Parts: sequence; C-alpha cells; structure tokens
Amino acid sequence: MKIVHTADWHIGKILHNQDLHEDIHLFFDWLLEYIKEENIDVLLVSGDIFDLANPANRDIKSYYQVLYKLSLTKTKIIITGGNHDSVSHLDAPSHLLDVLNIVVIGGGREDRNDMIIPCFDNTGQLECVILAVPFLRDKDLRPTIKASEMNTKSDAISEAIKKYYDELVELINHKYGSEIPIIAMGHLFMHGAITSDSEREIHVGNLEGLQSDIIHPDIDYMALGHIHKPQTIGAKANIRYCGSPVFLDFSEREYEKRIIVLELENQKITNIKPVAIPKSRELRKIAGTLSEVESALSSYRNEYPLTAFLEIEVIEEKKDILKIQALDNLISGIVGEEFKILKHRISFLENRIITSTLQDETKTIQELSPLEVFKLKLTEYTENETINDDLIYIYMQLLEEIND
Ligand SMILES: [Mn+2]
Repeated sequence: MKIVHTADWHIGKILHNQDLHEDIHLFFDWLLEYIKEENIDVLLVSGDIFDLANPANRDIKSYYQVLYKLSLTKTKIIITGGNHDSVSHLDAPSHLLDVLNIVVIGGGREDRNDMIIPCFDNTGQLECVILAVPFLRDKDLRPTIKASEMNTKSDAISEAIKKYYDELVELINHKYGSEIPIIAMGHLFMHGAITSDSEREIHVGNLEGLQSDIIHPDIDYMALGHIHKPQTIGAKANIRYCGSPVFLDFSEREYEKRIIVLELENQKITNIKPVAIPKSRELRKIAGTLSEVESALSSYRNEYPLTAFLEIEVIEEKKDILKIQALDNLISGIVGEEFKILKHRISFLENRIITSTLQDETKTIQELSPLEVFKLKLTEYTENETINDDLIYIYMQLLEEIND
C-alpha cells in the first residue's frame, strides 16, 4: 500500500498582489499524474486547504475540480481542516464527498469514531488506520482539560492535545488491536520546527511549540501540516512536515517543495521517502549596488514554466536621491515575461542610517491576516504585553467562532 502525505495547499493565496492560481494548478496536474503512475492508495492532506476561511468562488471551483479528478483515480482521499480553513465550509459537502471515497474532517468531531479511518489493500486486508485529526480549536480542547488545573496556558494546550490523541489511539487499539500501524494527521506547531514568514500562529501562549514526546508511541507516522518548510521533528523520520507544495513567501525560496510517500507491507511501514515536486516558479532575491542589480536583471533568464518573482534590494554607500529615482525608472521600465519584481527597496549605509524607500516590507491589507491587522492596531493603543497577550487570545477565540 502506498500513501501520499501533503498539506498546506493554501488555494487562493495572494503574494504581493499576485495570485498563485497557476502554481497550485501545476501542482495538482503533477500530483494527479503521480498518483496514477504510482498507483497511490491513499492521499492525506493535513490542513490549510484554502488560504482564507471564505475563499473566492474561483478557488472553491479549483478545489472541487481537483477532488473530482482525484476521485476518478480510485485513491482514497482524506482531508483535514487547518487553522486557515473554515470548519463549516469544509464540512458542508462531506456527505456528498463520502460517495466519491473522499473523507473530509473540517473540525474535531463529537463522535471520535468519525476521525478513525481503516484502510484496506486491494485484497481487502486491513493495512493501517488513519487518525484524521484536524486543527484543534479551543472549543475542541476545552472539554478535554480544565485550564485552571494547569500551571500555564502552554501546558494546558499541550496536555489537552496529548489527551485528545491518546484517547483516539486507545479507541483504535480497542477496535483494531495494538499491532495495526497508526498514521496520524495533525495541524500543529511542533517545538523545534523551522518556520517561514507565511504561517499564522495557531495557539496563543504556545510560542515554543509542542514537544514531540506528546505524540503517543503507538503512532507510527505523524503526517503534519501547518509549517511550510519540509522537515522532520526531533530527528525522527516518522514525525514530519511535508511543507507547502507551492512557494507562498520569499522566505521559502530556497526550499525544495515535496510530498512524502509511505509504503506499507503486511501491516508495517517499510519506507518513508520524500518526492520532489517539479519547480514551476522561481522566487529569487537580488541584492547589491544599483549597477550590480541592473546587470543581474539584464542577464536574468527564467528557467521555469511561470514568470519568476523577484525581490530587489539595492544597497548603496552614500545617500543619493538620483539613485532612488534611477531604481524607480529601472523598475517601471521593465517589460517582458521573464520576471516580475514584487518587492523592491533601496538602503544607504552612510552614517549607518538605513533609509528605505518605497514598498519595502509593507503589505497591502488584503495580504494581512485579520490577526496581523489586530496586532498592528494594538500597537497603537498599549505597550503592556500581558494585556496584549490576553486580548490576542480573546481575539483568536472570536476568529475561531467566526470561522466555524
Ligand atoms: Mn499553512
């Protein structure tokens, strides 16, 4: 049996006013071919299907299109919700999708058995059990443990998540015996994970992340979503983030995008291997003096199917207004399909005063998450971090309720 682990599709993502529609479609085309050629039995998508809780109609259409095409392959699809997804939006068509062999678990289910999915090989033998746990919201965790019993908020969150998984593992052991491999899905922030600039924080008060020892020893593989850089956690090959399939931010430009393929035989995981996703677009940062940048741009050749996205940083010794003007002219004079400049800035080292102009790190309001907007607003009112943390916590709870 072969299982593919992917996550963080972020359908509908906008990067500096550019939509990444073509990027995700090229990934879908490639994934479909891969699944057909390799006879993949099960596809796991560990959360953040959409970038926004209320995705645009075009993005919803892309989602159903890819699900329809996947449903023609005989592969079982298991999708769980992430912190970006709306629970009710993902769950709404779940009965209909069941018919197509697609299981969607948008949010924690009251009947825990819904999140336990046995997988059979083509001879009908039980090969493994998938524990389809979505991103756990406050209301999923609250009944599990009383916050007042714990020392800190972070302890409470981590204990509640551990207990949530532990109870499910016990259910599986009870139902299928303790020998059956358990492949658990999770949309979690694990301690030690290397983050990019494109993830949103998920549990306030848990800045350090969850320790990997909270993962029940009976879980044979942890298919994680949330962090966009592919990586293993605590040097364990079986606790993994597969990362996002598409470049969602300039900070991800050096990553190799991948899916993870698991092979099972006679109720044992025999192989865990990353498979590289062909790169469809280059994101590159070009830094140097104005003339260095100019020559780098004139010799730039795009080797990938989609127009490259560039970030330009000009660094000059002496402050010179003419250089600012020259950079503006350079940028506005660029035509052609090779690349687009999404970000540019100029800094002067003179007197160690860094003066930046134009677009530097600023994002448009459409690119900020509601939480980022709230945090920016907070900085205008108070500098008391304790109050801010509490307000952020309450705000995140409100967001969850809206996104339900
Ligand atoms: Mn994500």
